Amino acid sequence: MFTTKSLLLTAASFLTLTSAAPQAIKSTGVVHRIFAGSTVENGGLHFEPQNVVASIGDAIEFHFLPKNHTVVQSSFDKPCEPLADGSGVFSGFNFRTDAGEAPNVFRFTVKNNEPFWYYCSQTNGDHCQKGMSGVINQNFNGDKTLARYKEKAKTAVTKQPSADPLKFQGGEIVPNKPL
Ligand SMILES: *[C@@H]1O[C@H](CO)[C@@H](O)[C@H](O)[C@H]1NC(C)=O
Ligand SMILES: [Cu+2]
Repeated sequence: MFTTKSLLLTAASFLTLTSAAPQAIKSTGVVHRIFAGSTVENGGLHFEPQNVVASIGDAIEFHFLPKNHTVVQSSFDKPCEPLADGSGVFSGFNFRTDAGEAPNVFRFTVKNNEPFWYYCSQTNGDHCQKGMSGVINQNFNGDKTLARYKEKAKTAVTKQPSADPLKFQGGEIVPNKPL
């Protein structure tokens, strides 16, 4: 039997559900490939390109070159550390390769226009301190530049986003398909 109260509750939960439903992001079909561990620049401790401008709905695809790198989202203020609230994107150590590109890539969709700072969390060789970091959608009118991020990273202590080195979040691991 419907009482006024149960009808109101039903209406309220319906509204909550619909407003909380994540807005689907329409894919633009654009893919930005970023190579982790360029073999030429900075002894391989480098993302290329390290400064990318992308639109909402674009895909970002990390291709991993030799050594054992990761991608971890951070804030500008705390280089080499994952986002404090645990919501960041990270790839895990799933892409070690000795030659060529790793068989899989790490891929995620750009969800907003906020700057997305990231670093490699490999501590064996201090990758983040040595400049292995990058940004998507840096605000070019502000003073939060990748150069400043890297400067602060030199004295930062690298933190892992998870105790499990293989855990990943906020993206998917998919086969590396040749172009
Ligand atoms: C990659 O590095 C991480 C962190 O140092 C380590 O836990 C993992 O075992 C390494 N993976 C391989 C395949 O060497
Ligand atoms: Cu690295």
